[in-house]
Amino acid sequence: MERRRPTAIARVLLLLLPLAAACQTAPLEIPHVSTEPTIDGDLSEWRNGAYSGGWWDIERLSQTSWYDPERNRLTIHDDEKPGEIDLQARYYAAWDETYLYLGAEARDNVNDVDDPAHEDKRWYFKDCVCWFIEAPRDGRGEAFETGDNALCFLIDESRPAYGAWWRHGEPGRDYVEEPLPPGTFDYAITMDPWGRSAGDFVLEVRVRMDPIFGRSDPAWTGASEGQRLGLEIVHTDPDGGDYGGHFLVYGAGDSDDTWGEAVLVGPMPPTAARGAGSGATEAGTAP
Ligand SMILES: [Ca+2]
Ligand SMILES: [Ca+2]
Ligand SMILES: [Ca+2]
Ligand SMILES: [Ca+2]
Repeated sequence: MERRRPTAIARVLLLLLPLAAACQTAPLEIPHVSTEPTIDGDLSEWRNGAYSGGWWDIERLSQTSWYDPERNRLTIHDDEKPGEIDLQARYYAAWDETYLYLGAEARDNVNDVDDPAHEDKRWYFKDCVCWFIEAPRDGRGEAFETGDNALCFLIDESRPAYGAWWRHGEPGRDYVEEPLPPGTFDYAITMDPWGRSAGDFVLEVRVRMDPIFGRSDPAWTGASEGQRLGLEIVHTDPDGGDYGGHFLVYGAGDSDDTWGEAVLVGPMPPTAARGAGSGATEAGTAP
């Protein structure tokens, strides 16, 4: 039998394979907490032992592989002062056997949680930090099907009933929209924590993994070292604009095959040196 030679297209694909492998980044390592966080709107007791990718702004996002100018953008105001920070933020994550701990520190020029066409599920028309998490990660591309969760926290100090939102899939149902069930979460917001801008905030969150991830995907077996998750952060910043500003970090939208890979790991030693931009700072230092 004649041995078939690769076509020109196949030869190009073969040449590209090592390049594709080289582009794969290592999973984001989410450490086990060594100090149990108190959910009070101050991350200083645990952030140095947490995962953080450092400060994100629109310029840094524009250099990433997942950047799309149609989706990642900020609202430009006529009266914006030169050099005014529209949005900069860093995000933290850590875990223990019960909870996933999430945090954000953000510099924002305007706090905006008004939505003229309000619906409880329209967190994306308000200032909001939302963690898209696939648990467990299954390698199949899905959009809010089984195992896909969006854990969304409005930056609204009045803490409305829709202020902690859960978009998710579960067996037989996609895009389920509901408030996070009572008893599964705690969150705290500190506005203007550095006396710099009334729009600045710190958000501190813990979410019970078993009742959330276990309902979304019966394949969830509990948190343990080595557990793989999908992760994307969506931070919306409308500031009066229509639909408004969006940061998408580690992913490109609702399809979970665009989300970054994260892995639960053991505690980060307190003396571990982290790379520039990892977000490690002295406790109490104003960012
Ligand atoms: Ca705290
Ligand atoms: Ca802003
Ligand atoms: Ca804002
Ligand atoms: Ca999937």
